[in-house]
Amino acid sequence: METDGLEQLKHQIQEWLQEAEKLIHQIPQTQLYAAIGAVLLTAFLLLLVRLFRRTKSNTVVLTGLSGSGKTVLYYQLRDGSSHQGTVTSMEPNEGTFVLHSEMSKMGKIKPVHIVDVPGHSRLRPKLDEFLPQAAGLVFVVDALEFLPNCRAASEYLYDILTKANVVRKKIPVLILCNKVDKVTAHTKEFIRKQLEKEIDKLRTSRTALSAADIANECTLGIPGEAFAFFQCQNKVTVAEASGLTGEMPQLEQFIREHVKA
Ligand SMILES: Nc1nc2c(ncn2[C@@H]2O[C@H](COP(=O)(O)OP(=O)(O)O)[C@@H](O)[C@H]2O)c(=O)[nH]1
Ligand SMILES: [Mg+2]
Repeated sequence: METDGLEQLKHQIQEWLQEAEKLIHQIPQTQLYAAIGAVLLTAFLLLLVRLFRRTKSNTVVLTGLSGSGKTVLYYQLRDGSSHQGTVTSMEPNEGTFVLHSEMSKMGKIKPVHIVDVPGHSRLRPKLDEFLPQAAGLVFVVDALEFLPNCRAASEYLYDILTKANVVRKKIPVLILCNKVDKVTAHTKEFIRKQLEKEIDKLRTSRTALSAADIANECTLGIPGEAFAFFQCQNKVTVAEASGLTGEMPQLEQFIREHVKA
């Protein structure tokens, strides 16, 4: 009885296969090839997308003038502690880790590659080493000692925002006003306006010096209009943080926005 049913099923399948074969023969050959081609192309594209995703950068660069608090922020991101007084460094701090604030989260979280590039002018070429692989750049500003450093910070930021690497690859920049734990810290709005004003001045005094500069630098803003960060081709945002207390949700958000967990 059971074998009978099986026989019947076999027969049925054979009939279906014959039907299908007839149908395939009815389809013009060119159409058949086109269909196979489309399937192969789709598979190939999916493979490319996967490869591309995997090689997507997980590097976020921290930079800014020395004393702005980059190293403290770096350790806060990594260990959830500022390591007060135990850290002095002229070399870039570099590491790949899961953010300390995400340690308690369940499941697999993609580690972030964070580089703290000293702002000392002698070491600035280091920045160019890391820029090509940067998914985002954090420009740390000392909100306490802002005014005496405004000019120097603006010059450094100007250099960054006109770098061909930054402009063409549209690297997002976060201007992070650090040390807001102190009541005397300037607000991020104040700092943004001062930086914009200072960069506006630099723009007129620094128009292309040599052929080499023209090749590696891009012009900033809109000619004839006062400079503002929103005119940049890459996204430039301003936020606040305190590396000392570890209060830096906007920094963590920026990192996760550009390096997907
Ligand atoms: N009040 C306050 N001081 C900070 C903060 N972050 C860093 N500092 C201090 O600023 C100084 C420079 O910090 P550091 O991380 O070495 O700056 P870096 O040169 O940019 O790496 C140190 O004395 C820190 O204690 C902060 O959020 N608040
Ligand atoms: Mg440092």
